[in-house]
Amino acid sequence: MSDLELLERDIRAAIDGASDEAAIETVRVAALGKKGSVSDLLKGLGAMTPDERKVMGPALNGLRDRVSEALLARRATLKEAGLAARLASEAVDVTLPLRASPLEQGRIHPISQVIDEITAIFGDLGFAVAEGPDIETDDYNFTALNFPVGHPAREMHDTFFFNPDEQGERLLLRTHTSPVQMRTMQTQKPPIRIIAPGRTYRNDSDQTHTPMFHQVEGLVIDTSSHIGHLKWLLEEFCRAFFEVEKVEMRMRPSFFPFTEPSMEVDIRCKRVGNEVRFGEGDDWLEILGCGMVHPNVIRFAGLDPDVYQGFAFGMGIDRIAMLKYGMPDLRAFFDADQRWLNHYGFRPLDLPALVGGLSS
Ligand code: 2NL
Repeated sequence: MSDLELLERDIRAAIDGASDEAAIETVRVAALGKKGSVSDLLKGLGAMTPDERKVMGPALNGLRDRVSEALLARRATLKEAGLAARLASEAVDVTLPLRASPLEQGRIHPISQVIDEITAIFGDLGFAVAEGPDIETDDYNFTALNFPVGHPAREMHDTFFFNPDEQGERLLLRTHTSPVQMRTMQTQKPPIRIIAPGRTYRNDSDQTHTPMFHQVEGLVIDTSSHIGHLKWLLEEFCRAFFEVEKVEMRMRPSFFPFTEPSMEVDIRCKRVGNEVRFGEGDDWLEILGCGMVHPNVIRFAGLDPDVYQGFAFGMGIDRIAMLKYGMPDLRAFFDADQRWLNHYGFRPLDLPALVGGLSS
């Protein structure tokens, strides 16, 4: 092997052995740099005879070009290998469940979650969400809803009243969300299908009552809706909300000023320790009140009770949230304790939807 061939073999071996950009550069400088081995040989061309140069010139230029090419090729190979390694090590498995990101650190309060669940269920059934003020007039909260003067709810010990104005009219904190329904009936033409979730207030405070609590009421007004529709609707709701195949419901006669007849609804359940299981067992759990809207209430809404009829229902959100998610103490709902919220709260991106069941 000639000296040139030996040199080329050594340089190629060095290039093949270079495992990163810096090593390649070292090889390049050693061969093609100012004082590199190939450069030195090229510099010697000037001192040669024309005959020697004729042979050595093309040989050395060829060597230089092949070394340059080999360096370029090695660079390209290393770059590709690096990319492949990064692709392999930084691969993202898009099928993995979401990890908690900083965005996810907040938690949705169980009451908000339950309101969203109820909204998803009734939204799917064609209901709109209606809202109204927390501060109401005596009229909207009581009179228009057929609460007679002298009804206990109109007493100071049940309702938070503001001081009366010059005309003697006193505002109050709404004791139920029913005023929202009345306002909707007055401003929208039937058919009406709404739910009204929101805060409500009563002068009550013990282990099972907080002065501020949450209700959702529903209202259907048209010309032909009857108790059969009401019963079906509530059954559909319970199945979707409690996520069971079958619920057994029973209706007991009751009394509410704004409905006639009025009923209370229980669902069959089984209590296992703190937990309540629905659709089995021998216990009954009261979950809501309902009835056909009283003709007086239809009339107060400016509608003709001989033409329009419908039903309404109401339930306490806090209690059914406790039942569904197994929280033992109502008062913890409103303590704003981070540890409680981290435990019982919901992830912000887990929006309830009916596809595949509410909480899946
Ligand atoms: C319960 C029972 C109920 C209603 C609420 C209602 C509203 C209007 C007209 C007729 Cl504007 N009814 N709401 C009807 C029956 C029962 O709530 O136990 N709530 C916690």
